[in-house]
Amino acid sequence: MNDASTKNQKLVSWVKEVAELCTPADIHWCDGSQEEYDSMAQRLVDAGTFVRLNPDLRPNSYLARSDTGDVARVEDRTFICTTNEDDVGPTNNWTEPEGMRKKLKGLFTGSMKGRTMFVIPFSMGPVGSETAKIGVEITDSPYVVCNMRIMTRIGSEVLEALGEDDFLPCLHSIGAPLEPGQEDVFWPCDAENKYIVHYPEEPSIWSYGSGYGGNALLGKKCFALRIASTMARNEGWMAEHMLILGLTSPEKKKTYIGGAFPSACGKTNLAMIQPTIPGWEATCVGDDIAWMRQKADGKLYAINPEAGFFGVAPGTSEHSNGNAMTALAKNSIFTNTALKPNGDIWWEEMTEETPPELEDWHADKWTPASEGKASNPNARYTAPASQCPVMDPEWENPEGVPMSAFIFGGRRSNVVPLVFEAKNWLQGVFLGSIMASETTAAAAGAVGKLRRDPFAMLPFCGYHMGDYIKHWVGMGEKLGDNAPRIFYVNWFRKDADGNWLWPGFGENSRVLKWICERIDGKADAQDTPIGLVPTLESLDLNGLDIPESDVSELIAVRAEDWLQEIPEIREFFSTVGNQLPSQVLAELDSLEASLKG
Ligand code: O2Y
Ligand code: MN
Repeated sequence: MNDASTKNQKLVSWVKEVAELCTPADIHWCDGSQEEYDSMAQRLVDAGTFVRLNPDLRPNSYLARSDTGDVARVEDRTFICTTNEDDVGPTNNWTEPEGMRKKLKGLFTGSMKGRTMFVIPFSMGPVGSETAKIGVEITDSPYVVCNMRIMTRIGSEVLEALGEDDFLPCLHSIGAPLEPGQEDVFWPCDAENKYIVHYPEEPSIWSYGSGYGGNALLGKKCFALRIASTMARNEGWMAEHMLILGLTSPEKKKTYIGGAFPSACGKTNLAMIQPTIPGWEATCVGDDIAWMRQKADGKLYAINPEAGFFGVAPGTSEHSNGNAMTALAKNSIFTNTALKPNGDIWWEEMTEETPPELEDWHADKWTPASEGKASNPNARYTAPASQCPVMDPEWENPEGVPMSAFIFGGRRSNVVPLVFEAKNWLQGVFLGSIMASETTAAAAGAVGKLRRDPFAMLPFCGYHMGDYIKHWVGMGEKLGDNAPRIFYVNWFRKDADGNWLWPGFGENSRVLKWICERIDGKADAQDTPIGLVPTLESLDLNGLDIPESDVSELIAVRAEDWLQEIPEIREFFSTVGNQLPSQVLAELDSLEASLKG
């Protein structure tokens, strides 16, 4: 393909303009074919970025090792540029657009010297879907091309669908120009000088310096959440950091549920859950992002804008997520995992036994006696969604799937019950706005510290968090009786001795069953100030060996514990800023009043 493959004048001019700015050695228009992917992967093997895995054990798969300074998303280097600072609010990094553009133009000048510039037309959502949107990423990273091919739909069919329509320009450079004769490194980047910049008013995305994950695969967090959330607010739909799953009852009734969880709460595991209760089946539509629109029948329909999974590898196993293990069995990319002597990958908790000898993610020899972990805690797999054995038959339906419920959750060792239902949409929005999770060792900072993360969108909302919560209130008014029911779950409650009270994983299907039965008017609940909590009898605990006292503790609501959180919630709301909707503040006041009884 080349620029003659399209009549889209905006695209042709933009590619020319970027080439003049970044001065690459050549330009490659990605057609998205398997041959192209294979040659790109070979190029990465030759450059030392990829290690080809043993094809008998992990066909058509590769291990990439990144620079140690480029292993995760960088929130402090992520910026939103708008004319008015008030539009992004106090929870985003705002920068004045023109100054930032000048800075970026400086950084991008000659940034692709000696490298190939790839042009990737991509669709977020099934090509041609009314809800899907097209972007074009220009990048100088073949690693990004390979990952984008798995995570989105790319190439000729997208360019054709685009025609002469508008698209989102997404410009990415690793920021490592190559002078003639200069030897390349295995993971070129500009680790000390990263900029992940969003211009929601244009809109456009500029990302410089990092080749990793959400910093560089610009369809994911940058487009599908930060930019799309602003589009959704303006156009009356929702772009959410949510998994989408389908539950089928023994009577064959299908219920679609969206779930928002902060990181390290097992979101991907829930998206691919293997129910333990007889007769119930679960299917996956997506594990990370949902785009949802109200359709003519009044209901809210969701699509998964992605086509793959960019999952955290450590902790993923046959026990925690057998479906993910099948999805990543072939045609996958692994980033910063360990390597076994047999040419396959390994990470912590993948198997019960730790292999006696490995190469760690730095490519150094590693044994169980070595200091540190063999894989990076943020090591990732990139796997095609189509390889997950429980993909929902409708997962690529361009119309989306009808949503009946939303689940919010967090990791809380106390206070928050296993599951409860909001009494109405507004109380649900309030619960979403106070979502919180205790930090784990996987995140930087103190372990066990409570972090509020409204709707799990704090790092991903492209505009003012208060306006975002207002948008939720407004969507409830629009949806009326068709609004999904809202639930809150906590798989992580502990007893006084610090032991988990709930087994989690597949057993979470018992909670999903209660949610489906609430929607169908079949499960009982008791009214409490925080919402509707299951009665002991309404939870299906058949075959589960848990003492009744533990179940009582799991669903206990203690007014004194919740009252202790109120000042901290008020404090958090004050950091969100003055745009918080009055209805949400009123919910907090009424919760406090009813807790005081
Ligand atoms: O770029 C990264 O380090 C990954 S962040 C990520 C990747 C997949 C799904 N969700 C997330 C997240 O941070 O929510
Ligand atoms: Mn995510």
